[in-house]
Amino acid sequence: MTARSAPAYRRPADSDSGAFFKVAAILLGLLVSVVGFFALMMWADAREARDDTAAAQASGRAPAQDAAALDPAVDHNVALPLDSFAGVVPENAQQLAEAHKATDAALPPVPAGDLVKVEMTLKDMVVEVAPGVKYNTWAFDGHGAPGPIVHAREGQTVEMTLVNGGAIPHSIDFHAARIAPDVAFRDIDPGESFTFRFKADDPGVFMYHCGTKPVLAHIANGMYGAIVVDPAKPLPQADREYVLVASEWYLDGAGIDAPASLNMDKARAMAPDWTTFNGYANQYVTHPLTAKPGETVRFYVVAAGPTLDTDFHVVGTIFDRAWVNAAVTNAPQNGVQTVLVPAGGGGVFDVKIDEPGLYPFVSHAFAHVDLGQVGLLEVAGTK
Ligand SMILES: [Cu+2]
Repeated sequence: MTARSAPAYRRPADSDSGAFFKVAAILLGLLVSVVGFFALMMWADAREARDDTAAAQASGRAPAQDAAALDPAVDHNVALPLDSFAGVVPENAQQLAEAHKATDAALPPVPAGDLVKVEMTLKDMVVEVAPGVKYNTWAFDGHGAPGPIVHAREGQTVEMTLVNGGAIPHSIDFHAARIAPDVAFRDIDPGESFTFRFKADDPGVFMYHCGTKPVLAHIANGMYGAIVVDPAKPLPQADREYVLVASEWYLDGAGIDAPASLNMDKARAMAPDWTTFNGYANQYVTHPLTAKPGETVRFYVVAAGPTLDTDFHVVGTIFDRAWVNAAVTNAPQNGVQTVLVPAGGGGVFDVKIDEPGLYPFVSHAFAHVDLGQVGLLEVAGTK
């Protein structure tokens, strides 16, 4: 490649110009080599940079931030693909959390008679999902989220009336019902109401929710709740019964200066800003559920999602009885630590705690705890 091309330029009759061409050919060859070398180096650099970028994208942060990944002073939100408002609260958050009236988790009694009449009016309303964090919900019965706890006994008939006081069509889908969904769970226009009945023949704890499309948006905006159906053959006696509905919130703003609404991209990406029990982050940390030593406490847990499961666990104890998937006509599992409650499913859990103390209940998928899905069971006093 260097001097080999020289003969092509050489004319035998002209020795001077032959020497000139020889030198020129050598210089040209050197030039080609040098340019080729630099081109190779530039290509290698570019490839390395591309690999670094790919690695950074895979890890979700720039390479320079690796060392800072665990530094609490570093704002990790900046490197997320979607702006996160996780943990963003006003300065007086503790004061607001204490002033917040915690959602009553106690299971209400079963109405007498064969017919359980339930009426819910849907309202668009602003609720708090964390201290000082406001959100525009579509709420069943003016409760914010979750909607009211429905309690029935196996064999009773539930008569459900939904009044749509909102701005767009909605519906209500009861997982406890065996019924044609295209009829019973149909969309109700604003200003209209609809009544349907179903026989509560399947005991357990079930989710109910709005089933209007896109369901992801309607559930994410707070349209869900729990119905407990007691089995005809009663479960072992419990001293306290609490209902916990787990869910996530996806915010398009911090919700502090103005109420946040749904960020559908985050909902699709399953990247919540807050996760909660009964709709408000950490509310039972500030206002613990209570029990006395030696009492049996029963938790009815529903994971409303819209998308994420809840891995239910009580720190400091073990479930004496766990009816996995809320299959209460089956024998419970005994002595289990953590039970999956799938999105759209439920579970029933008994604990009997003898030693006074504060016992956290969590989703043991710990990102949930960080985002607010944690509470305390305060075991105190004497039975
Ligand atoms: Cu709806």
